[in-house]
Amino acid sequence: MDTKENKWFEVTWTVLPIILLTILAVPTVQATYELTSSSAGNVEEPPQEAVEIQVIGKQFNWIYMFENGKQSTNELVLPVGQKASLRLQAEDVVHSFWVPRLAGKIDIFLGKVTRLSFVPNEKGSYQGKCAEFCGAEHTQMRSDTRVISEGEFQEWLKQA
Ligand SMILES: [Cu+2]
Repeated sequence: MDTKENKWFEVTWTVLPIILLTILAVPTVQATYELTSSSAGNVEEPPQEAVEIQVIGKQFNWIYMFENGKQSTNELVLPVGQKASLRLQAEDVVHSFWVPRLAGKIDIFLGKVTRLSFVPNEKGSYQGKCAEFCGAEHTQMRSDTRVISEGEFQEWLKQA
């Protein structure tokens, strides 16, 4: 078939990709906005009614400090359905906090606070790890997170 200078073909393969790309753009833009709203970068102001947690990253552990003074190492526990607001800082080198199924990566630094907020919507265990090469035991620096009910969380907070 002779497709040379066929107006109908020319128009079709110009217009069809435009339509397809427009259709694909809708879910892409939606998903991008959802992801952006779940993780804020360097905002200093804590969001309202959030569970505030101070996070310290140091070779090769994560230390979590909760509002009531409870501390845990390498075990982040959060109540389901509530906004978690992490205030992150490093004690030595650059690390990166990352729990892929909960929120985006956030780099953490010595002498500078970064913030990450998100709402864990489902109970369960979520694997996470340091996403910035930080030394010999970097791969052991896990940031696994457990999301439990509000009641269980309050009980957990009281445990020494
Ligand atoms: Cu690290």
